[in-house]
Amino acid sequence: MKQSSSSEASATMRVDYTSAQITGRDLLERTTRIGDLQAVFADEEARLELPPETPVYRVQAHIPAGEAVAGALSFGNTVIEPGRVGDEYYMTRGHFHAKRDRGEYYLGVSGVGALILMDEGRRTCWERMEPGTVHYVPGHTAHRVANIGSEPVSFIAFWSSDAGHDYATIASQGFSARMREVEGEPTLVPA
Ligand code: M6P
Ligand code: ZN
Repeated sequence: MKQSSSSEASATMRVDYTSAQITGRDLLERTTRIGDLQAVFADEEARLELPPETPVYRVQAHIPAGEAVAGALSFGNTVIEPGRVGDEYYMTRGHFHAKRDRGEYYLGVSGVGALILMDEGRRTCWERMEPGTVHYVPGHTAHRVANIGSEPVSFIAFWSSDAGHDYATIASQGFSARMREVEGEPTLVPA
């Protein structure tokens, strides 16, 4: 009788490393539009002048173990369109992790982005994201990405499945700085 066996199984998911597009099963997909981003950008008047259905960014996420399992990992992508609300670049909503100690990796795939990081003391810095760049988001650090180029920005993310998203803290306190175009240059400006 055979004691063990080995066989080749094929990968069920694929990533296109030019666009960060993920194909496979069990993918959650979400598009966030201008109309969803109330009070996220500084210039609310400029946001209200844009068609609310305008897509700002889309996310695909693969969370095989669900969001409650400690130790499990999830991955996904984000694609942010180029554009601005007033002088502020299109960006993700941004969040702390609900479980504050959970970290995350972001891998730049296409376009030019700015990863904006803010610690719990509200110290903010940013890292340029380009194809091939790798970014570690430590625990206890809020994070969002702005598209500071003229092409879509895409990146792949890996995170602890049970990290959770705390949007409420950002909704009430915001980030301490915003990525704005100042004299033609992307500049992190204190809020
Ligand atoms: C990355 C990950 C996701 C996150 C997404 C969009 O793909 O960090 O967990 O949902 O970016 O960011 P946000 O949820 O802040 O809109
Ligand atoms: Zn996160």
